[in-house]
Amino acid sequence: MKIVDARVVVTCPGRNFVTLKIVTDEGLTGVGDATLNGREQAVAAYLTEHVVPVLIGRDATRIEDTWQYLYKGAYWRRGPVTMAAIAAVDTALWDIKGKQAGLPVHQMLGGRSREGVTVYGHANGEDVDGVLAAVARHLDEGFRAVRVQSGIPGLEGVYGVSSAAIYEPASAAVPTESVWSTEAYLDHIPTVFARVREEFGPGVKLLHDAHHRLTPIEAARLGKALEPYALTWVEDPVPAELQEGFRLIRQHTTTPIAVGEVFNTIFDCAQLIREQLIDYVRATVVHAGGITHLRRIFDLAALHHVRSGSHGATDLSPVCMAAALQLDIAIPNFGLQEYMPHSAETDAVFPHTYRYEDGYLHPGDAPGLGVDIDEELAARYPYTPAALPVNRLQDGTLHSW
Ligand code: GCO
Ligand code: MG
Repeated sequence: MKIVDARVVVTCPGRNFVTLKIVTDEGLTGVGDATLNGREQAVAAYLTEHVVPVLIGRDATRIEDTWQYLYKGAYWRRGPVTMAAIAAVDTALWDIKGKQAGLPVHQMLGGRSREGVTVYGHANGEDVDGVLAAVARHLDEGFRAVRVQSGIPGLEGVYGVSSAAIYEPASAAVPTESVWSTEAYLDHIPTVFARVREEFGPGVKLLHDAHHRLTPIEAARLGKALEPYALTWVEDPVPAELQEGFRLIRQHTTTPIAVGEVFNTIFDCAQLIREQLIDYVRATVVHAGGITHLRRIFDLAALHHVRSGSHGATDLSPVCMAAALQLDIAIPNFGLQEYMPHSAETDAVFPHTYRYEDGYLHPGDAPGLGVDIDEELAARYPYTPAALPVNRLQDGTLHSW
């Protein structure tokens, strides 16, 4: 079965998405997500200029060989642009293989290891009362796990908090700027979790994202302060380029640690996993080299008591979510899956079989991934430049956003 066409579609049904659609001479098609928030056109150009020309005429059934060809063949390895492009091809080829076999991809990965994929939603509030209302709303909707983000007194525009129904930080063509104080944050966040636990009791899984803003010793202080509230994880406590930095956090706190949404290969987390410095690895299909490579990361993690917790923000398209769910339902060491529902416009452009019910996502049993792109509808939403914000300390120093 030969690849005869590969189309790169950039569309903005509320936010930008990059999708690769591969077509074979047998008429089977497959889709892969290639969205890199704020850098969409770089991946689109990488695919169009460097990948599509070498795909035409290749055997669509050779997923592993194609992965190796694109990874080793580029000579310049790794990096988010390269790995998102490889991920898109890999995901589309798994989709095609599933359709060829007449099986959902999870059946080819070993079949179901669980009945549904437990997801966590985002409970955000400008203040504690807003947070409590948002948690209550999620529990009413059946969520068993919620990520809690709160405004910080004295700070405006804190990550993860917005009044919009769908949180979308990449809103302006040039980055907006926010101001940050680690001191104000560290003082406030434990008081928020104290109130949430007091109100909702011990049953609900609570999570929090520090979004790479702390140093290891600050993260250790946060982890210790949160221990009475038994969080499921603190996410991205520190910028994760320095893997050994996590040792210091581990020495001080039993609060579990999750990291990995910006990782693009197994080499970004090999030390974290082997030294058991983390509890959840949050890499996902689109940014970590597709189903083929992400499965390698999860297999390594399984050896070291680390579970999955894949990124699932709205800047990953429904194509990525569909692929992530195929892995989530199959792997032995699944932990949690992030889930922020997409807008109705986005769902219409990407019709899919996965569905939410009572705290779980279900991938469905359609052959392949169970997702497609409506190219005609996508064409009605042209690319609109949008950048993620930047963050500065109160004295103006640039800080991690
Ligand atoms: C998360 C993430 C997102 C990122 C976004 C960047 O945990 O969902 O931190 O909110 O900020 O994906 O593009
Ligand atoms: Mg995050």
